[in-house]
Amino acid sequence: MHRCLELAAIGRGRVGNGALVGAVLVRNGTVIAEAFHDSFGGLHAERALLESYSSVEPQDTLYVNLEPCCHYGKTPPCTDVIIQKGVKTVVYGMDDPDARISGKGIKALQEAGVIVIGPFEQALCERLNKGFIQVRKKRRPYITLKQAVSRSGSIANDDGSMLKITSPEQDAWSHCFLRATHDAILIGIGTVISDNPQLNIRFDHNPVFSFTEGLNEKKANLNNSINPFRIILDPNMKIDLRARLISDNERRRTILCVTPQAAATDPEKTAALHERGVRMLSIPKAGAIFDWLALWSALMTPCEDFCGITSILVEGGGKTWQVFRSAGLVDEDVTLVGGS
Ligand code: AOF
Ligand code: ZN
Repeated sequence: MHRCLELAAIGRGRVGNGALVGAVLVRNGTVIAEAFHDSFGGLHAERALLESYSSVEPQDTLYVNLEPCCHYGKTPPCTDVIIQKGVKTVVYGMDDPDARISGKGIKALQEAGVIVIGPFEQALCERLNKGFIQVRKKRRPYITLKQAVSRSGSIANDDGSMLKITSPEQDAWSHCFLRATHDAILIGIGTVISDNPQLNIRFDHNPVFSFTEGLNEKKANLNNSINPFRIILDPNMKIDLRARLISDNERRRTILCVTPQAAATDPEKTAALHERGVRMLSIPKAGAIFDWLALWSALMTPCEDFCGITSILVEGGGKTWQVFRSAGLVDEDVTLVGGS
């Protein structure tokens, strides 16, 4: 199951608003085949494995971190291929929260005489798919708030400029355990102006953590990781065209949220941003802040080459944290306390 989770985690950034799923076939205690869900709309993990591995034997056990699906979606049901290929035992990690499945996948397998064991390592499995679960159950992304404060309680210098608070070790931890475990990083325009950040995954300091929380034995594999999307809340489109987030090589993975009025008021800037490939979302306001439902809908719904996201790390600044906290939108609150 741990191997399933490691494989599944490679799907982050590739499967859009879908589930992160890995599958492993074991014979007499040895892994003989493995696969994972590697793209939005692509083959599910179990099907990818079983379609490429033809000689399943009765003593083999299929491990998968999510209940196998039993619906016709973008691909046919995984339960069908499991039954057809003669798999006799399935160990699964967690129930599928998708209403089309939830329990029906297990039932279909059992009715066909397959032995189904699970949920197994449920907490770890649910942790990896926290965003997918949240989107299916609450219709909004999973939101983690990350804050760094100095021991004296400051978050910035007195003039508002950036104060380096965290140590290189803390940065490595937050890049591995926070940035690499969310689909997107979100900041307010104030932080773009004060810090001009890059918001990507960098390891200047000895990366010893796995991307799958709880499984520390493997080193982070940078080759497999995709940087999270970068979301900027900029209702009045104040962004400077020289800002790194909309100028660097990954600007196509920047999502700039502005109001329809702001976009209409400055058509030249809007056109320049479009031309660069920055993803522009036009979101109406509800009172002083964006209409959350409109924002979630735009972020979760696949559209053209955008396949949707399921989890967001809110990195600042003070005003943005406050907005998320007072709206009751925080699923997890992480504070890193700096040394001085
Ligand atoms: C599995 N194995 O590898 C995945 C599953 O739109 P579709 O057809 O891709 O179906 C998406 C749903 O299928 C998704 O909401 C989740 O419930 C399940 N994903 N199931 O057995 C997989 N990725
Ligand atoms: Zn499936």
